[in-house]
Amino acid sequence: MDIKTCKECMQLTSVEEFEAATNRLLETGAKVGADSWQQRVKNQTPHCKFGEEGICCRICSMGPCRITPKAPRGICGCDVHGIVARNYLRFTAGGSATHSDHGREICHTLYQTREGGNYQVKDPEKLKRIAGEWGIETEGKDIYDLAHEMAETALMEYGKPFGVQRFLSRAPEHTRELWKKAGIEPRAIDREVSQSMHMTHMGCSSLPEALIRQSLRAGLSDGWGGSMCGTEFSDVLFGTPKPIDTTANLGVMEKDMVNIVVHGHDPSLSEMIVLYAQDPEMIALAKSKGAKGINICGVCCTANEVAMRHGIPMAGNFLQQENVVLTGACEAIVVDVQCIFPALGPLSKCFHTKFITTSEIARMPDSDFIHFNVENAGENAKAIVKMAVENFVNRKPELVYIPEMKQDATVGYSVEAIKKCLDRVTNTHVDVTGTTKPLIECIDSGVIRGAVAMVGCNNPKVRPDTAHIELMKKLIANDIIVIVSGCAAQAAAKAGLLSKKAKTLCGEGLRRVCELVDIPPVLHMGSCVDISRMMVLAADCSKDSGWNISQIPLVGCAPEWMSEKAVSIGNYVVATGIDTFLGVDPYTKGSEEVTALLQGEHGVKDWVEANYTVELDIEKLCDKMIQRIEEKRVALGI
Ligand code: BF8
Ligand code: SF4
Repeated sequence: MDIKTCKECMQLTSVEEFEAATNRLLETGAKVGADSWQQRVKNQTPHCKFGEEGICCRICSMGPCRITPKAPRGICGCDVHGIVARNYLRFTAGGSATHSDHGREICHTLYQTREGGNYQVKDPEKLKRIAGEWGIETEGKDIYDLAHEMAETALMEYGKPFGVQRFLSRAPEHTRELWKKAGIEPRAIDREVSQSMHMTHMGCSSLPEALIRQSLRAGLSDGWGGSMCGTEFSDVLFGTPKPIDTTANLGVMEKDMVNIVVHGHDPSLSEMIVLYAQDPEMIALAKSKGAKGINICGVCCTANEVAMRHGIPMAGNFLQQENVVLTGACEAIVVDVQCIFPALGPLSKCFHTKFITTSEIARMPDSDFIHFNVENAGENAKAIVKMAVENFVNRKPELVYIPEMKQDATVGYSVEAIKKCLDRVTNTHVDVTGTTKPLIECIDSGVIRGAVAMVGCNNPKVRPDTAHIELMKKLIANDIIVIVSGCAAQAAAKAGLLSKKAKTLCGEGLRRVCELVDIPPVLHMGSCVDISRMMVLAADCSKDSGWNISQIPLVGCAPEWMSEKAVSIGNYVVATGIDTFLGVDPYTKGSEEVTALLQGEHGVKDWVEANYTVELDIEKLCDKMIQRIEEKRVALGI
């Protein structure tokens, strides 16, 4: 196999440039006595070895028990494999609960939509389409009556006493059979999380196989349950994403404007802030304070949500959240839930920045708490924008430094949008819901070798963004199309890889496809709950090609992951039949048995036809993915 390296012929922003900008910002931080994650990593290193290997148990107060050669069992007699597997399942349950609760909030928002209200139905066609899938009558129904009925039905998916997740019907027949046979079809979402906690209580499961099976099931209840509800009903509420141009990296902050940074996950908050920032009354107020206007930009998954629906610029990803405050030009950082550093409280106190928390789920010291909910969304969003605008006069000009780094990006490739793009280049396959057939033909003929779904976070264990960017560059150079979400997507955006110009970095085949379809080689599919879009895309590709999902030359990759949510995602991606490559170890190396179940040939692979590869060397990780894709091609005879 001949693996090519990337030809540098367009101006990407390099990780060295990101780091130079960060270092300059940290100098400002030092002047005002700010703490930083870079410093805290040093304080926490080396990490606890027991924790890293997953061999510490503290689920009952006879412990904590730590496994060593001298002490091979906990006080209750649990061995290392049981302890590692229990920890792994608890990690998964945390992630599944978190994503799914986000989805639940979206369903509640949908339940409270009304004509002329704070929240309305923006994509009635999609609502009707999902209703059709769920066997709910739409004929002659008022769209808001249907929205409420669908929201209530979706909320029942969280706690229904019988049956499995409704969205499983989207999976190909073969996948559903595998799930059934393996006993991992997800039932009610809350039940899978709850059962995971029950199984890992003192004196319940210590059999690794049973614990790993439940990890897959809890993951599936997220990806094909809670996250899918989050994605689908966000589209109904706020519009299904279509390709839209935006900009990314810290240079999107504006020196002469009021900068409001939205950070977190639930678009119910950020959508309202975006709306009220355009209010002429607020803009006039900003001008009266000496600003040229109001600039909204995003961090983390919220950035993905508002970028793909409004073209709002993306200031950065997970490990850049402190940087936005360090610019000295952030009037307010407004957050909802998940991936928010508690450090933002004390950090914002070193500047004039208002740190505004809005959810009872994420309360933090040193923040202004403005409780946000559907009824008060309008007035509270306005109050938040006003607070930020009035704070502009408190800026300390001597502390302001905005790095001049900005790249163009095209974002918003929902499954619907991808199919529409594909329809443009062919008129043989057009039908109502579109098709992935042109993509399959490109893969079949070898013009595109395959696809990688790259997702996940930053983690100081990996030089931030390097893994994402280096992997993407090499993959596209080898004619492998990359689909991205979450903080991986923003790494791509900051570097310039979501720009259509990035096609110059591709191998010949992928470049031709990008030109013909008019897409970038790295396709932005949204936030982390939107990995459910990737599952739908894989399912549709399987149906359109006749290949099982596990046969498609497609792999998943999370090279810099850090959160419980990422482990839940890993489990549902693998359970869907997609081999998944990790660049950070999931605290399982303490057990050979658990490692073999997850990464070997006879564990999850026997049940769902896919497994994990953990490889900390990024070069090798990339080569292994390319090799797996090529193996799948050989197996298909293409
Ligand atoms: O859900 S990629 S750091 S922001 S966990 Fe968090 Fe990871 Fe970013 Fe979004 Ni996803
Ligand atoms: Fe120790 Fe067993 Fe209690 Fe865990 S459950 S802390 S291994 S006694």
